[in-house]
Amino acid sequence: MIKLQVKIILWIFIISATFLCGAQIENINSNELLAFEDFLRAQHLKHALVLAPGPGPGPNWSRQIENYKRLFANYRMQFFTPQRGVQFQELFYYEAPRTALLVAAFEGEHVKRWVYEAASAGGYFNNSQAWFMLGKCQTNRTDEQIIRLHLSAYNISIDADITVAMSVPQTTNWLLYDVYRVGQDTLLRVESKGQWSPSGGYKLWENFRGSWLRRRSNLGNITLIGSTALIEKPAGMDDLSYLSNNKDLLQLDPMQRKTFQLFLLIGRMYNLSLEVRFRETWGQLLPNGSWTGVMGHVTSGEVHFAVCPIRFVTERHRYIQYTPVLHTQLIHFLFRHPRHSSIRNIFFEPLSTQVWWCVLALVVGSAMLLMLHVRQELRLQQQQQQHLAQPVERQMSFVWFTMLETFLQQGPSTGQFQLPSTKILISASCIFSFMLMQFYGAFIVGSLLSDTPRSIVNLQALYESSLEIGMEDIAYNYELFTNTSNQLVRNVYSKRICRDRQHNILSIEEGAKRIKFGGFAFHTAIDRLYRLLNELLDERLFCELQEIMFSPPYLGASVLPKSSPWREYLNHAVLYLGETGLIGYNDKMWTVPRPDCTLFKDAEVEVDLKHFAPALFTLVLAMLVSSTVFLLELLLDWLKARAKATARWRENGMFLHL
Ligand SMILES: *[C@@H]1O[C@H](CO)[C@@H](O)[C@H](O)[C@H]1NC(C)=O
Ligand SMILES: *[C@@H]1O[C@H](CO)[C@@H](O)[C@H](O)[C@H]1NC(C)=O
Ligand SMILES: *[C@@H]1O[C@H](CO)[C@@H](O)[C@H](O)[C@H]1NC(C)=O
Ligand SMILES: *[C@@H]1O[C@H](CO)[C@@H](O)[C@H](O)[C@H]1NC(C)=O
Ligand SMILES: *[C@@H]1O[C@H](CO)[C@@H](O)[C@H](O)[C@H]1NC(C)=O
Ligand SMILES: *[C@@H]1O[C@H](CO)[C@@H](O)[C@H](O)[C@H]1NC(C)=O
Ligand SMILES: *[C@@H]1O[C@H](CO)[C@@H](O)[C@H](O)[C@H]1NC(C)=O
Ligand SMILES: CC(=O)N[C@H]1CO[C@H](CO)[C@@H](O)[C@@H]1O
Repeated sequence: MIKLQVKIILWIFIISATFLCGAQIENINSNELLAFEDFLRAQHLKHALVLAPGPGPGPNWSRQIENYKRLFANYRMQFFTPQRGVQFQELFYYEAPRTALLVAAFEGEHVKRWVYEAASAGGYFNNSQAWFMLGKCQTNRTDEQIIRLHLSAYNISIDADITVAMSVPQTTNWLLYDVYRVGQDTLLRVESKGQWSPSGGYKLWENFRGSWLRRRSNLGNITLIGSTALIEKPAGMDDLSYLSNNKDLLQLDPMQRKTFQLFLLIGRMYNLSLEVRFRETWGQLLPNGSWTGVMGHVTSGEVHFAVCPIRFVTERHRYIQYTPVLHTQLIHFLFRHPRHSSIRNIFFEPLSTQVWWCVLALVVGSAMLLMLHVRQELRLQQQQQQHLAQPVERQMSFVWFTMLETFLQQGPSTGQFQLPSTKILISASCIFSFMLMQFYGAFIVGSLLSDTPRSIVNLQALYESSLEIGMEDIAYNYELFTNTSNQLVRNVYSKRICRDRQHNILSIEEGAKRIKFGGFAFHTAIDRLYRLLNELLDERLFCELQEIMFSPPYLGASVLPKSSPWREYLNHAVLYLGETGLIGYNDKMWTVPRPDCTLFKDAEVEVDLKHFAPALFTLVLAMLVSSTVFLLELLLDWLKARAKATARWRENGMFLHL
């Protein structure tokens, strides 16, 4: 509650190192305050801090407050006199509005002791505060020298917003100076910024109208330290030369090297040099609240930022801040799509189950019809006493085989039947079978030649398919599959992946090998997998690859310590590189070239064993059935013979008895 109040209240403190007589205070203060008001307006600020004179309330303090109230009628004010230094930490809580601070005499010992030192130690000479300091010129020194003399000792950061107004002798005008420091141990930079006069108001030179980032973009070759995680690298190669390598070793994870190229561009953009420190991991939160890996480097302030992308994870936000997106990691399922995905085998493919039943019904129906015809034929033959080469028989098998011959386009011999009705039946069956066979054969050939449409294109289809499903053994995969409200995703994990954990949760290299073997869908970073598969698969197999995406891609960005002065620089640089297309270009440089599968035609038509197996299986089954029946027949014959023998023996025996 207190903090909320603070937010809407204008804090006014008054600082003045020297005690002047009442009339003088009135005179100088009105000009100072007019300038300060112009400053506030130019900076679009609503909150201000004016420091009180001396450690306690001075003479005429309440009168001055009245004056200020009149002057700043638009603002709400509260008055406060610091007793023992300014408690910046309490005044500028997290996300406090940007506040202006007025220092009426910037060279005073009292200000140095109670204000500057506190601000410097706490790092408050940054962009959260806009300082307005008033100073007096000296005849034997330049303004720059005076400013450097008084402010050089303090930690002033690159994004500091300090305006020092130096009085111009014999006038009521001030010259305005911009003060900041590029690096920790570099010279304080003091640049002329504009001027203020009672008549002309607050005037800035042309180049100070834009953003401070543009003006301060030449960092004078200072060295900033970046951190990166190198997880895999070839033996015998030192870290930095591997990181800068952008030509070969493309089969290794390129992510860090890819973004490092962007940081080299950023370095050139701001005229800075990079020093890179290496870690083995991205970083894990330890129970005692510290981090390992790159995150540890950044949170401890050992480095200025990460030069590798770090994934957006909620728990990291409390410790660091992110830049805009540097890298997009696509994480998909990848597998070789089976040529024919249905369970039914290729030989039944052309017709639907219903149609097959109809065909069977037709064959049986016409066979039964033929039986009636055959009866009539036999009667006719008996009447005419004809002796044909292939006489019509009255048995079931004769009818069945005749019908089969007709349907399989062998046809019964021409002179066998004499009745016109039988001939019509046989002809009709022949024509029907001709049409069916033409269609069937053409479909089989056609389906082998053409690329059948893919049916496993979403997670549901993958879940229902006969493919084995696995994933890379990496932290985010577990999180993705278990920490989700999507029931299907959880089913895929619990029922398919975990059905055989050891076999399905693999390293990316093993996963690539199993994908090559086929019948296996693997969930991992797609770019790295393509790199491996590029070497393992030939063009034909590569074009069979199918991706399934069910989660949005992972985004990664560089990270900086909280309230780092380099934040604006990196943000600006990353957005700029994105806008000019350089990030896209860099991404393109680092993606694997893939064969153009639209041009790729199946050169050789082949039916693989998997699809042919049902036919073989049926044949073997038929052979088995046939030989079993054969054995049964032998047995029956033998039994019959034995029965006969027994009967004869019995007869003989009885004969003997008699
Ligand atoms: C500057 O900041 C560092 C920490 O960032 C601190 O140790 C040092 O005392 C500060 N220097 C001054 C003069 O306040
Ligand atoms: C400049 O003049 C001031 C008094 O106005 C004096 O204290 C100071 O020592 C002089 N500095 C130099 C470098 O002469
Ligand atoms: C970068 O900074 C160095 C050191 O200040 C300077 O010599 C060099 O000219 C600068 N380069 C550019 C391109 O401004
Ligand atoms: C910039 O600094 C790096 C190392 O800090 C140095 O190798 C390089 O020569 C410097 N470049 C310029 C232009 O001064
Ligand atoms: C946390 O623990 C790690 C080792 O477990 C240690 O290296 C580190 O210094 C500890 N950090 C703190 C802040 O205690
Ligand atoms: C996912 O994990 C986070 C913390 O790691 C937790 O807050 C959130 O509730 C989890 N979501 C689900 C759907 O389990
Ligand atoms: C300025 O520094 C303070 C204290 O270090 C910090 O809380 C604040 O976020 C910083 N502001 C910016 C804009 O970096
Ligand atoms: C303008 C004004 O009221 N000035 C007063 C400031 O305080 C001194 C005494 O401390 C008075 O003498 C002045 O009149």
